[in-house]
Amino acid sequence: MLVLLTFCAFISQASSATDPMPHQVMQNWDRNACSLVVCGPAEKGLPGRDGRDGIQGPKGVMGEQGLQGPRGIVGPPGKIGPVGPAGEKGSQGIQGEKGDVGEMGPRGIRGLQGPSGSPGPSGAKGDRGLQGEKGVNGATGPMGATGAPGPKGTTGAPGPKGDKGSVGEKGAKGDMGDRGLQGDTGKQGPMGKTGSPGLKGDKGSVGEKGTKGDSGLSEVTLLKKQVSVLQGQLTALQASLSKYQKVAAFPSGRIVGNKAFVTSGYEGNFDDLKQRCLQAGGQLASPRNAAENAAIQQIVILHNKPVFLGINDIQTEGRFTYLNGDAIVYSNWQQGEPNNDKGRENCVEIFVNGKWNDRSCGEKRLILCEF
Ligand code: MAN
Ligand code: CA
Repeated sequence: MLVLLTFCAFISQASSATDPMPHQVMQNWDRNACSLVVCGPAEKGLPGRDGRDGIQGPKGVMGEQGLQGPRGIVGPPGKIGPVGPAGEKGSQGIQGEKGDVGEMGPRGIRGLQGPSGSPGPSGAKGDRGLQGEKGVNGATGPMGATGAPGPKGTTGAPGPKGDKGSVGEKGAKGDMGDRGLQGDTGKQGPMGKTGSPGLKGDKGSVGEKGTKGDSGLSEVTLLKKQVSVLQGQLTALQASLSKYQKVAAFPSGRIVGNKAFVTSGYEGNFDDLKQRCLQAGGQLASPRNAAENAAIQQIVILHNKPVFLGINDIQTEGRFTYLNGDAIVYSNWQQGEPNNDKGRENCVEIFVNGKWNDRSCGEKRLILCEF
């Protein structure tokens, strides 16, 4: 108690000595600090002044992180990217067709005169020549009998001209003549035929990179819509097809998997029936498993008539095949069959019990086609 009183007194003095406490603070002091000073009424001394406000407390611990703020607005579009590298050079196109014949060109200048021709053949034999001059006197004759020497004779007149001589041999070839003047330039010739296409050109250089394309999202969305529409149409078609299959199978047809067996009630031999099914766009019933065989059997029961199957061993006795030549993958022979009775049974019939028997192809049976 004594210590507290002393403390109060000290504060009171220090306060009055410096700056007086404002009224507000004083009130605070009254409410807070003084309540600490429970020293209260001293037994005899004066009541102490109210204490001052306490010092500010330590900073509180940091609060929890707040919730994430709302998303910001979309920023402005980015800058256009740089131009990309040039694309590959495209391939050269094929050579075009040869053009039409052009207009006739102007008349050319006269050409150079050509060389002189070779000498012509020899001329015809010439006329006979004039008579030559008279020849000289002949030599003195042999000495005569010794006579009296005669007087010396005088020189005779010249003889007549001799015959013209024969034509001499052909002379040597003459020198070549001067070159002739250049002739006119001829007309321009017609255009030649179209040449064959040239070789494929080199690959072109890479072109410039194109601008950035649109986002593919819109296309994907479009395709999804189209697929959705198509799915709807497919569903409708399937329902429609199913209905028409039932119609086609009514009243005695049967559908197994994706195969429909139908009869028109016609009866004929194997070749006849085979041809009729083909013409209808199908073929003779050819069961490839027990389910198909059972469907055929039901129709046989309904009509109470066996039918020919699209199976035979016409090609090779004992090797039964479908109409396309493939060996059968399923059979349901009656016991003891096939027996090729009398050596002439190459076709196959199916009875009301669903069993098979080889039978002559010439027999007449109910037609049953598969589609
Ligand atoms: C009997 C059996 C058969 C044969 C027919 C022919 O039913 O031998 O295998 O196909 O006769 O009529
Ligand atoms: Ca038989």
